[in-house]
Amino acid sequence: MLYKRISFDKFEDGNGDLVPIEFNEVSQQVPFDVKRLYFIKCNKGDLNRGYHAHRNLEQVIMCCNGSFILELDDGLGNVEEVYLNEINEAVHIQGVKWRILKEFSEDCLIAVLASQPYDVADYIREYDEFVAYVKDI
Ligand code: T46
Repeated sequence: MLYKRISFDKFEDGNGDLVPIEFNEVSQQVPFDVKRLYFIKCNKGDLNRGYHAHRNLEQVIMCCNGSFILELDDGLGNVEEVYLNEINEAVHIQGVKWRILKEFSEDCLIAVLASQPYDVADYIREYDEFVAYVKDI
């Protein structure tokens, strides 16, 4: 698998759902120190996002509302798709993976936990460069 699934606890009480995520060594709910959180809000019909890989970044990606498909590619011929549509279901990405975010539902809200601060130099945005890079590591 090009990713690992994480299921966070979900508390449903008839008045909505609550998903707590603790960032500490004891709980270890997230397998890295979280340095950054960002949200992506999309709608049905929006253009695909991503089309890049990271040299040195771990991420936990989840869909807080709606749904979308995350496509992952290891540059070695393996491509996998994950459908995310549950507030407590997440995907842990480690290593250099090309990603495409696509097929957003209406009111799709994506949350991403990242292991590093934003660094434009960490991105590989050319597919050929990505394939050459993974073959070299
Ligand atoms: C990823 C997928 C899942 C910042 O200024 N700081 C940030 O932390 C981020 C993530 C982005 N930006 C700026 C850079 C661009 O001007 O936000 C703009 C949109 O970023 P980008 O085109 O990279 O967005 P996506 O949705 O294609 O990719 C993002 C993340 O960049 C990427 O790490 O894995 O979400």
